[in-house]
Amino acid sequence: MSSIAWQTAKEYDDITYKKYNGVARIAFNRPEVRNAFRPKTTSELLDAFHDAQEDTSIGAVLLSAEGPSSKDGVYSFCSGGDQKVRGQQGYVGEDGYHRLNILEVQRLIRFMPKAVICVVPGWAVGGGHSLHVVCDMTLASKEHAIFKQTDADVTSFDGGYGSAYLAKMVGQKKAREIFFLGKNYSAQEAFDMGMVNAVVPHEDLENTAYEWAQEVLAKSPTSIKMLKFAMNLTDDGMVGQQVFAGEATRLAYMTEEAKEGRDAFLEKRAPNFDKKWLP
Ligand code: S0N
Repeated sequence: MSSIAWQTAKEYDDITYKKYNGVARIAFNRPEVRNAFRPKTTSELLDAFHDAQEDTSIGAVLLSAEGPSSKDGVYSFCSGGDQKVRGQQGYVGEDGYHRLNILEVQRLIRFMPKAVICVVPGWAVGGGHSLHVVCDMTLASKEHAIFKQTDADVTSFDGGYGSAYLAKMVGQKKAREIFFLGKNYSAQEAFDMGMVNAVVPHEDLENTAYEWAQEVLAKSPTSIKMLKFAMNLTDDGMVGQQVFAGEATRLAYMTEEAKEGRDAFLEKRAPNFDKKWLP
């Protein structure tokens, strides 16, 4: 399925984490439960995504999945929260506490200054469907990808990006159909409604995702970052503004004006901004 010489970046239990040539690949690795996530999985995802964010050699991240299941050969991307570790208050970790930290994973994908491409080799269901929604782009296996929302079947629902942002993507009526009826949608149907960027033959899926990542890597990193944050801004309210504005401030730090402001303070003198109020 892939001819890329991925190098393992770190060993985990529930995910795999690899890198090659500027691209990070983070993949669910619980195919026997259709790649459902438990608190341990989400902690590992957070760790890997943080690493990919901080690593200046990485410009794009693929979020994918290992598989197929050794039991029945079925491919999956992710089937959402692991229902077997669901307690009365939520998803219970090995320490006995319930956690909702998949939302932290969603925020990291959303706010990281690099492109995140979702690679869907099979089932994308429940919270797994929401993860694909929050990624910057989605590529889906022509033969095996199936998109489905079961949140309303199991009373474990995503009222944030997974539903509201989906509605912005596919339209209000379609998003309500997806959540209210919980039907299966093929890769082509998902493409037709605007939530998948490309339908790819299964055997080419990972190579295609890697090629898309390489195309992103050829672009200006500042442009990719600012465009991602600009496109997020209107939907993310004041937080979207904060993320975008943080990068504007970082760019301002690189100017002569900023250097003069800092130096004047440190030298205890009035700043000379060499006033040029450019249009
Ligand atoms: C994925 C489905 C459609 C696949 O069907 P298929 O191919 O017929 O396989 P099955 O025989 O059903 O499954 C094979 C084995 O895998 C286990 N399994 C599958 N999914 C899960 C799962 N989510 N949790 C635990 N185990 C799972 C099966 O039990 C079976 O095991 P064995 O062989 O031992 O019997 C189908 O499997 C399916 O519908 N799965 C459930 C999908 C689902 O309802 N997911 C949860 C939806 N909700 C969320 O994900 C919420 C996410 C969330 O965490 C969240 C989000 C926002 C705000 C808050 C939260 C929060 O934390 O609560």
